[in-house]
Amino acid sequence: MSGQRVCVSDYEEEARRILPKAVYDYYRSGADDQNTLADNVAAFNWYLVPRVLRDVSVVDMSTSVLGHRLSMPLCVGSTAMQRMAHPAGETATARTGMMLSSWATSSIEEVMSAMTSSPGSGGVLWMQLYIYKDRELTLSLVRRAEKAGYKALFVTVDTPYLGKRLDDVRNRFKMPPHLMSNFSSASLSFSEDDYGNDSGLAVYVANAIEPALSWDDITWLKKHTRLPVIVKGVLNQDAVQAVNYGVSGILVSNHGARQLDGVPATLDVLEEVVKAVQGRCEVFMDGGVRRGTDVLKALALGAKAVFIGRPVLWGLACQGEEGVTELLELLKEELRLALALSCRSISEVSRSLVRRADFTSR
Ligand code: FMN
Repeated sequence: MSGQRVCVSDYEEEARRILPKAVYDYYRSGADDQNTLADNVAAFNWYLVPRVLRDVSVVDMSTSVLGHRLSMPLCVGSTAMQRMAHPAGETATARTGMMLSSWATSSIEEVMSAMTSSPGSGGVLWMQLYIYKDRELTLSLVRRAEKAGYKALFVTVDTPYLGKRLDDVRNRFKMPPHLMSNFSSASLSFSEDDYGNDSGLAVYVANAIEPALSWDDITWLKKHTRLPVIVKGVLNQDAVQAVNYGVSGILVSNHGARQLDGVPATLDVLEEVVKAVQGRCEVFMDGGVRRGTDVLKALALGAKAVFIGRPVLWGLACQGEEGVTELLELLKEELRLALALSCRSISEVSRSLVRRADFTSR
């Protein structure tokens, strides 16, 4: 029951019991041996070195992300196919700042109207964009997002092919085709075809998504939209190239460890990316954030804000909209306490707040 869910892993445990196995596996899995999946979480094992005697009776958690004021620097990341977790799907997760997946199971317009009708949400929506081989189709998503009032495009650059998620292959994972809501053409929504021995999603990506994606496509996209473009899936000096191509932000992400297994945990490369970018655009991160203290550590290492993927799906599976709200409140309260016990406010978070934990010297 809800009273017993006191941390993110409680939500995951309950979701695991509620969801059909193939759905839980799809949400949870990382690629191949899932080494990066474990590393993403383990990488947060840094010490916090708090300041004291600073009057923390008032703690300011608000921040600005891409020019929008948010109540906290924790946003909802793009995870596909949320209606498999709960019938309300993405309309229930549009909270604070949210990035809607191209593969959402609620339409671009529906999610915007859910966000705007939610009283006092103070939220903002961004669109995650996969670039399809079919460029007109890609631009139709962009135009719909612009028209509906989305504020930025996060273009995913780490998925020219889908990473190999072994459970999805074992489960021959596919979704009910009627759930795919942003595409009308049958060939571009998921179908019930025979996928042979592969995951249905991997076959879909190989058929539909542009494998020839290159830096020129960033220029192409920028030419076709007035929205800020952010690249999602950068882990190194590519960030400099991205800035040179005029992006408005970088999301340091390894796709929740679902693409190339063996890449570093995102927290471990965050600082390097932040240094390379030299303040020329905002830098965000996602991957493995499960605690308020994790958010604090990512901010201390230079992130402007962080995104969470799986935890929101667990909240949704447990109790729909209420579960998501409750989960976000839990993380917000954890962050509030972490700030109060360390430095007071987002604007006072600094690099000196964290120190790498060195357990080898013991
Ligand atoms: N990233 C995308 O760019 N587009 C997607 O459609 C997408 N779908 C995802 C579906 C699931 C079930 C999961 C777990 C991740 C997905 N991601 C997608 C990656 C997330 O946006 C994000 O990078 C990742 O989940 C962050 O890691 P976390 O789950 O550890 O918080």
